[in-house]
Amino acid sequence: MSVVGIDVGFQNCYIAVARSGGIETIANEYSDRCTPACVSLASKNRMIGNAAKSQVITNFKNTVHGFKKFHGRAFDDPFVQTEKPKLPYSLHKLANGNTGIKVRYLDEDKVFTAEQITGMLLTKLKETAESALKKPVVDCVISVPSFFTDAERRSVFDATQIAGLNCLRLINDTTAVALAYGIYKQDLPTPEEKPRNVVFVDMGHSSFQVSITAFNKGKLKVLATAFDPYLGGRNFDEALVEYFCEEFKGKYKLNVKDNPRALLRLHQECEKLKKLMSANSSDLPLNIECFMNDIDVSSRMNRYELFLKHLLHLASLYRDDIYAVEIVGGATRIPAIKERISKFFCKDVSTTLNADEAVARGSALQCAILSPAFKVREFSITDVVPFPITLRWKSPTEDGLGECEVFSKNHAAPFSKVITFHKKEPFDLEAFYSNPQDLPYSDHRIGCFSVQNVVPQPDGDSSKVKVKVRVNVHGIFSVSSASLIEKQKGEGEDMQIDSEPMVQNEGRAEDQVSLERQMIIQDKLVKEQNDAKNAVEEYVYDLRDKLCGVYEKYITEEDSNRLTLMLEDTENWLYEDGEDQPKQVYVDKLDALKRLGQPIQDRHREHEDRPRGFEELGKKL
Ligand code: ATP
Ligand code: K
Ligand code: MG
Repeated sequence: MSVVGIDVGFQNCYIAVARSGGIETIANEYSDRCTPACVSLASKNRMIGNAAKSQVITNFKNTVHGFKKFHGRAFDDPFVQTEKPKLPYSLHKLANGNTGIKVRYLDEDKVFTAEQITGMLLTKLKETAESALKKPVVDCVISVPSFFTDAERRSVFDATQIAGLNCLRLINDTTAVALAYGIYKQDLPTPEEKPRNVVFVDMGHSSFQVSITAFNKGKLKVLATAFDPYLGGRNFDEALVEYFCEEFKGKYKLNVKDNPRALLRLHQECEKLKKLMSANSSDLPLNIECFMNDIDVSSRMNRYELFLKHLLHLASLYRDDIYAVEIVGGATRIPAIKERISKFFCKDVSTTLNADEAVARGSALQCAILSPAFKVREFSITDVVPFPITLRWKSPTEDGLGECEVFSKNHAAPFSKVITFHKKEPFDLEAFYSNPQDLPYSDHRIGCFSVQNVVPQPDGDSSKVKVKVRVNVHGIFSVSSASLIEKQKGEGEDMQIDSEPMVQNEGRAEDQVSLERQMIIQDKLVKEQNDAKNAVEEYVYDLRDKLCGVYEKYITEEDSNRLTLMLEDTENWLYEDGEDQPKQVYVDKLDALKRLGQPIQDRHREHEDRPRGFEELGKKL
C-alpha cells in the first residue's frame, strides 16, 4: 500500500511519498517536482500538468487553470463573477447553480464541473506517483486551504473519488506544514511543560494563510488560523499586468485586454519579472517581442513602485510568546512580504522548511500516520474549526423553534458533540455558519438534517432525543447520529437521519467516475498511437543517417538508393495520409521498414563484433 500526500495548489501541485527511509517528493516525467494545476482539452485527448501548461497560449479557450476556487461555488457567486471576465476560457452555469467550465473536447462542446477538472488533475498526479513507486496509489491525504468551507471541502473530496483515490484526510495547508515541522523535532517540550508556539505562514498564488500551533512531544494543536483568501502571488502579477496595460495603451496605442493571447503572454512575463524582482534590487526590464499587432514592447519596473501599489493586510494574531515564524509558499519569496511578516511579529522569519514542498510532505506524513500499512512515530494532531457553526431546529407542529452555536471559532476539530432535544415528532436541523459577513463564501448554509421516526413516550410525554453533531477529519460538518431514549429503560434506539447538504456536486458520482475512466482510456490510446507514430519517424531518421554513414559498407549502392527513396516516401506519408492512423498501421509500417533495415544492421553488428570476438578468443588462448 502506498502512502501519498498531495498538495493541490492554485498554481502548483506537489506529491510526496512516505518510504521507509523518510519522506520524498516525487518528480514527474519532465523531472519536475512541481506539476502545474492545468488541464488542456483537445480534439483527441487531454493534456494535464506540464503538457497542459504549454498549451496556455496556443489553446487558451480550452486550457483550464486557476479553477481551485470554483469548488462548491455557485455560478452567481460574486467571486466567480469577478473572476469570469479575466479568464481565457468560459464558465457556464450548471443545472444546480454551480460553476461549470465550458470547453471543446473531442470536437464537441463540453461542460465539466470543478470536481471533474480537479479529478483530471488528480488522475495525473496519481499516475505520476504510481510510475515513481511502481505500484498502485489509492490511499492519500490531500491538502486544502484552512478557510475552505463545507461545500468546498466536499467538492474536493468528490474530486478525489472521481480520480479513484481514497482520501484518508483533507488536511489544512498550514496544519500539514506544522506536521512537517514538528514530527522530527527532538527537543519539543514534554506534555507537562509549556508548549512551544510556532506561527506558520503560507502565501501561495491565490491566498494567504497563517496558523499558530502549539507543540509538545508527540502532538500538535492548532490554536488559531487566520487568512486572506484573496491575497497571493497572483495579485502581484495582476498589479504588474495592470500597470503595463496602462503604459502600453499610451506608449504603443495597444489595448492589451482586448486580446486574450497578448494578455496571457503579459501575465507570464509579469510573473517572471516578479520572481526576478525578488532577487534583484535594481530596476528590471520587461521586453516582449511581437507582442500584439507585430509590435515589440518594452518597459521597466522597480520594486518600489510595485509595493506602493499594494496594501498588505495581516490578520491580527497573538504576538507574545512566539517561538518562531516559519514561512512557506512561493510568494513568501517576495522580500516585501517577508519584511511585513517579520515586522508584524517583531521577529526574524525562519525558512527551515522547503517553501514549495512542505505542504505535500506534511500531507504524506499524515497519510503515513493514518495508514495501517506504515509504521511511523505517534503524533497527534488537533486542528480547528475556522468558522463558527450554528444549528437551528424546527418541527412541523410543535413550537419551540430554537438555535444554538454548536462549534465556536477555533473550536478543536475533529470533534463530536451530543445535544439533547425533547420532541414528540420528527424534526429538522439546519446547520449554517454563524457569521455570514466573516465567511469568504457567499452561502452561509451548510445543510439540512431531518431526524426521522421520533414518537412521543407511551405516556404522551416528549421523548428525549440525543443528537450527535460532528466536524470530521476532513473538516466537514454532519449530524452523524440520533437516538431516542426510552424513559423507563433509559436505553437508546437509533433514529434515521436524512441529510441534504446545501451545495451538491452536479454530476452523479458513479457517472463522473466512469467518465473519468473513459477519458483515461482515450488518453492512453492517443498516447500509444503517438508513440507508435514517433517510432516510425525515429526509425526513418536513424536509418537514413546510418545509410550514408556506418551502414554504407554493408549495402549495395542500388539497394541503398532504393531504401533511401522508401524512407523519403514514408516521411512524406507521415505528414500526409499517415498523419492520423490507428496505432496498428504505424506498427506495421515500422515492421516493414525493419525487415529491410535489419539485415544491414545485422551485417554491421557482425562485423563490429568479429574483432572483439578474436580478441576474447586470444585472451582465452
Ligand atoms: P495556493 O497555495 O494559493 O493554492 P500554490 O500552492 O499553487 O497556491 P505556491 O506554489 O506556494 O502557490 O506559490 C506560487 C506563487 O509564488 C506564484 O504566484 C509565484 O509567482 C510565486 N513565486 C514563486 N517564486 C517566487 C519568487 N522567487 N519571487 C516571487 N514570487 C514567487
Ligand atoms: K503548492
Ligand atoms: Mg499552496
